[in-house]
Amino acid sequence: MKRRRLLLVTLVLGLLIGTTSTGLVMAQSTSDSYVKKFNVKAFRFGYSPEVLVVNQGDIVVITVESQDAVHGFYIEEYEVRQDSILPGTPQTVSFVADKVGMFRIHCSTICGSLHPFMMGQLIVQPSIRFIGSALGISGLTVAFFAYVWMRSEPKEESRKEEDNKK
Ligand SMILES: [Cu+2]
Repeated sequence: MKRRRLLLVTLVLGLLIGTTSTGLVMAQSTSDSYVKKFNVKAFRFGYSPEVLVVNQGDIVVITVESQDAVHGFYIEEYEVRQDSILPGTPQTVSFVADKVGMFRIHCSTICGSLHPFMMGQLIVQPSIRFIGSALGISGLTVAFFAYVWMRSEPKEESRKEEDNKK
């Protein structure tokens, strides 16, 4: 009986995790891709915010505004580059974050003595959609096996009962 209860809990939990994550994935898929917009301030010698976090698949739109000198904005791995950003003239770059990882943002216009140290960071997290689908599938699979197992249980019990009768 204890095992049956355990299986029932597994079945319910599996169904719950499976359906909620599948639901989340479907809700997210309707908006297809997220557009992540950032307003970044460039100054001697850094960026604010310093770290930009997005999810894989997001469309990233970054507007860079210089606070003092002429700066640049360069993410090598994404081939995103905007040179000569003048104070008072914000420039916008955009790209699709298709690579997961941490990427360095460099200033690409020499702006002073500490120019080589003017850096920021772009973090592209793995897609929630992917994790959600994996969770959804495994949750439903666990629930399915728990259900199959549970259905086979009573037969054994009744068999035992029959044996006892004999
Ligand atoms: Cu600079």
